[in-house]
Amino acid sequence: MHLPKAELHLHIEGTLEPELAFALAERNGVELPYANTEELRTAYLFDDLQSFLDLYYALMAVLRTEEDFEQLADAYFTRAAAQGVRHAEIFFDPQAHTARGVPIGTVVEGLGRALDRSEETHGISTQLIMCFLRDQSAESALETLDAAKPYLHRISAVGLDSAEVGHPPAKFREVYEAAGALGLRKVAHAGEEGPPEYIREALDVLGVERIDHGLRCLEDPDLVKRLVADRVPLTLCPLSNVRLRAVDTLEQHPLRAMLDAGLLCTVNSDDPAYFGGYVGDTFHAVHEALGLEREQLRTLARNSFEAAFLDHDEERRSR
Ligand code: ES4
Ligand code: ZN
Repeated sequence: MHLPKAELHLHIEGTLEPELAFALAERNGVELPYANTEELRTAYLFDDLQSFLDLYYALMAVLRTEEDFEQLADAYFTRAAAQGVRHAEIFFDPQAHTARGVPIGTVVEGLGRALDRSEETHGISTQLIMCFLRDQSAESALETLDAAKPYLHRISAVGLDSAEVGHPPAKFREVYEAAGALGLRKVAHAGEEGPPEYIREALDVLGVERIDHGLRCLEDPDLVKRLVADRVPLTLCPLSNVRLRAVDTLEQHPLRAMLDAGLLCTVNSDDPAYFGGYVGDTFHAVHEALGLEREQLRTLARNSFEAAFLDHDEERRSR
């Protein structure tokens, strides 16, 4: 039986399975540069974050209508529910769609249709986190926040993702300030490929409440102390770290050491269609590869609810 859990690091575009990509390509008359799903799957051998992002953005060409985004999210909920997910805080990348001429309203309303039914149909409560692409300009992020204003009732938080190195958090100080003033909560990817200083900056300059990944905090013992003392949640994604070569093998993943250090770790799937598993699969994989005991898996599940943007009454209901 899968432990009840919250998923806090999940890019909805990263749940696009090859079968759905081909179905949407056909429906929308989009030509994919792969003959079939098997051929596409052979492209899922990545060297690093950028080599993954190139494919991730390219495949998004098939997502065009509200119905497409609704179907994408529905497919995720079906898989997530089967793996014990009771609450999901879902990233989306508006700029990856607006750049292709798909308005942000199409994305949010399409996802919203599925989110409106997720509690009843799948027993999963949801929130949406709008991410800015850090390899785009700060101005583009500000324009994105502006374009999102009619949809803020559907958006809980802002995040920061895409190619990390060379794009430190401080580049986005202004848009995070503006988002905070609008009542949005804040998270950011940091310390996935970037250095520990990016984690400090995300906390100190952007004022984030959680760090997405945060793996490289381990290089900075003082930072680890601070993260432990302040109970800053880290949304770790072990299968992603292996596929994008942040760690060589799952057996070498520092999750156990991070738990032992007292860090508030959560385990998540990131881009499950690309990285070999959904969050239940990830729990299973770390259990096998790292020999995590049932008690540590329970801690990870409990941490996911503590780190979620749920109030405590909602939290009790989800568990
Ligand atoms: C991402 Cl694994 C990862 N890192 C940064 N940005 C992303 N967007 C989608 N997946
Ligand atoms: Zn991510």
